[in-house]
Amino acid sequence: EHSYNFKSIEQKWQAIWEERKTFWVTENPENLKGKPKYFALDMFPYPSGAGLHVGHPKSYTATDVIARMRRMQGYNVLHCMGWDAFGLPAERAAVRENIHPAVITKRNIDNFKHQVKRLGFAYDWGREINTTSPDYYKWTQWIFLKLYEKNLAYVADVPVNWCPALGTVLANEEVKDGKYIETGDAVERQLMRQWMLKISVYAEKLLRDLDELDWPESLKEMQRNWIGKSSGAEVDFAVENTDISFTVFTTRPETLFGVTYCVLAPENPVVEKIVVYERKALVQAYVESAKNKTELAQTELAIVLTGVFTGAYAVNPCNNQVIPIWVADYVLMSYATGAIMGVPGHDERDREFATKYNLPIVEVVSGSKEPIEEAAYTRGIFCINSDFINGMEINAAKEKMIEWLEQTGKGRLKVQYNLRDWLFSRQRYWGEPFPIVHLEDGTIMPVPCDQLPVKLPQIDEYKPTSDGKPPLARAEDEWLMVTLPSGRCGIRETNTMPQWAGSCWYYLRYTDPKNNERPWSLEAESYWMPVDLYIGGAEHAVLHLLYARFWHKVLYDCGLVSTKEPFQRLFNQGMVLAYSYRDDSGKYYYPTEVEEQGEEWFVKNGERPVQTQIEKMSKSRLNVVNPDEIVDEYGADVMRVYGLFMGSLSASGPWQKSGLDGISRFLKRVWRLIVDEATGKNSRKLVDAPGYTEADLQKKLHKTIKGVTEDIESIDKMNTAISKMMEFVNVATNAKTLPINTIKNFLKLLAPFAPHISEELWMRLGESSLIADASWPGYNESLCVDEVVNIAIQINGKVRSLLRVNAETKKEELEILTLNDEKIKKLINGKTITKVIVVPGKIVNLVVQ
Ligand code: ANZ
Repeated sequence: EHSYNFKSIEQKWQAIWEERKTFWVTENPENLKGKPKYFALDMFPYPSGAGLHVGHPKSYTATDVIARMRRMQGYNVLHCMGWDAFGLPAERAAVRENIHPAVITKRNIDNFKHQVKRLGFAYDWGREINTTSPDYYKWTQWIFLKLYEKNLAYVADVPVNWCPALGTVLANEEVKDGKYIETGDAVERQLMRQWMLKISVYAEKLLRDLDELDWPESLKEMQRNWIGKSSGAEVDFAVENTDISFTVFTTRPETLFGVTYCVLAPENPVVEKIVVYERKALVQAYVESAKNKTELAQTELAIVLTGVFTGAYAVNPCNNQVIPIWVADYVLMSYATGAIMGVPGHDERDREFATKYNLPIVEVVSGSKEPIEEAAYTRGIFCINSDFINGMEINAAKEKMIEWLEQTGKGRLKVQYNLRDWLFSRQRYWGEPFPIVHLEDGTIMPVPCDQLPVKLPQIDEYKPTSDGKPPLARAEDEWLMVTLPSGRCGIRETNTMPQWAGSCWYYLRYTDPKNNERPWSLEAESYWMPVDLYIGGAEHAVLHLLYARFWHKVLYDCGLVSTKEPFQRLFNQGMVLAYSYRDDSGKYYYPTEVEEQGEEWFVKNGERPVQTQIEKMSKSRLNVVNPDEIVDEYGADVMRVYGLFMGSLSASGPWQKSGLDGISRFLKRVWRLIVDEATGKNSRKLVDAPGYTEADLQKKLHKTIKGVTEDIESIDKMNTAISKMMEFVNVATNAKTLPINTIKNFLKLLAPFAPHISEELWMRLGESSLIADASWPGYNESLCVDEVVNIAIQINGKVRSLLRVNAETKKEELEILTLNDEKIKKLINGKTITKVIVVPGKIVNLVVQ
């Protein structure tokens, strides 16, 4: 038997690549000989206990195809793998299994690595990274100290998202609709002392620099919305009969003459100072009750607006009118100044509030037919009832008003961002310790760089606590207590960094992973950066991708990196879904427990019908596909090719076993083109005839080279690259002879997708070097254009007209063109066509009566 034996082939070539360090790279200029560089990056995985899921290899293969093609095109390619291994899941598993998270993490990484290695990716394994290794997190701490030095890290009492189920606080980006996005656990608002990073300082740069990135527009838009820029003005309002004043932020300063009241957020410190004696109890009760509501309940869910009057009045700086000051929780302390001017004439929420509490409504913008009574009037064009801006168009009026505010000192131009500072500490064990010591007098002391890393101490109990006291507070005094050389005593910071910290800079470490002196050398960094292609899921749009851009910009400003942005081109892969099987009671069955009868599905050996549906892969739906099983049954090459053949890379679609069978047949046909299965020798069809190829095959080859190259470049259309290779194999199978050069060129195209079988066949064709090192084939453009031919149209055997068409025009289209041909139309007018015979590329014959 000399048929395609993927098992031995894959093991053999993986061992050869590993032994020869085929994919190890260097940035040492002597070895480069002017080669351009290419940095291909995957979002590195979190090594969970569940192991790899077929979704991972799909996007890793896409990156690998590009990386391998770029290598063959002569690039020096950086392509690595690593593990993002701090964080909640390992810690929860540790608590559950009563095993140290470090042990669990090691176990999971070993398993992931074993699974990934079986797929034959072209990684430089000498650059593997693990965020939980002290050699790595030493530098995460070092970067944190840079942030601290630059005044971008601070401790503050802030309202936080406290998640009781997890025993930790969470960042805004991790919370949606009042729940932790990963687990759905409820989140409450609490005031806590926490580490914050001033990402807000970078809002404008983060926004502006998006324009130059080759990223999906939808993803850029998500970041823009999250950053949420709005331009307007701050206006100062004096509180009547006091020397107290407060500031509001408004995007509509041209409506200042329509202000009929002001509102302070319940937590605004001004409230306490201005509330009149008789209303103190009432206001305090309101403020208390507001504390217990989450921010979410205040905004999106605030169907019923509530508020209380403070008894105090403010003075409108434009017209000196006296207006009441209210407290209401529809105004958020965490946004802008925590105070607003109420313009019920032109803002929906203000209008609802004013209506409810009988506050006056004044119209100051006009130009719509909509009467003010029906809807808050928000789309006006011209100012009215507005003194010095009367009659002005609103944009001009806005400018004029801001000018006036600045001249009189009553306000100023203001750009406001929705992006708030990043809550950067967690009350968990399995994370990077902060390199920080708190001295007895409250001074914060950064740990000197030469004492890094601050290692995570061993503790007996790493469970989180319900009171938010971090597990590290239970560490031995030996770790916890610090005496400085000066004799001053202190205690270490016991919070840890969030899971996002390690992933903020791992791509930089790939450029210089073994450096003991610095996180990376500037030479290595400036050689490899920026990342030329980054592939990963869209779920990281406002988390990892925003955080990493922020750190990168800080590092840029520190002169530590050479590019403003880390990821030049970004691509989001679609999700791999799977069929699931469920009966009426909602019980799920494994695919092996059900069978198809006719069009319907039933539980095996029974009558019980089941519904089939395509869903996200998950343990609870019993539809997870483990790549190991696929590799065992079909081999890594089939797994790789199928993953990309499922559909365009950006599309989500179901994993189907039948698809694997199709790919398996395709690779077997490639095998048989070259190997005579009876003897194991090369096929007799192969000819060593340089310069000679059957014309059809020659053209097909060039078209295939062009098509496959372009499809790989597009990243999204790897699936059509594969169908083009399938078509080529059809033509090659039908050809009488197969020149070795032709099939070698084809193998080069196949190599990035199915590298093992390609190496094997390459060797069998007499090559002694690796196909991975071969050069990517070029094509002759003139051989790629479709040939134009003249097709005779006969009526009852006589030539009556000619069609000039592309040689590959299909039967159906030729028939339509014939029936629309002017000459033919005239000739058959009124007669009946009894038969149409079409020979594509040659002739059309109509039988007419
Ligand atoms: C007067 C006004 C009139 C407003 C009008 C809007 C329409 P964005 O675009 O999101 O920045 N606002 C300001 N601070 C707030 C806070 N802390 N909590 C709740 N609302 C706040 O929205 C800015 C607008 O939201 C501001 O402009 C302010 O209301 C309100 F016809 O001022 B406006």
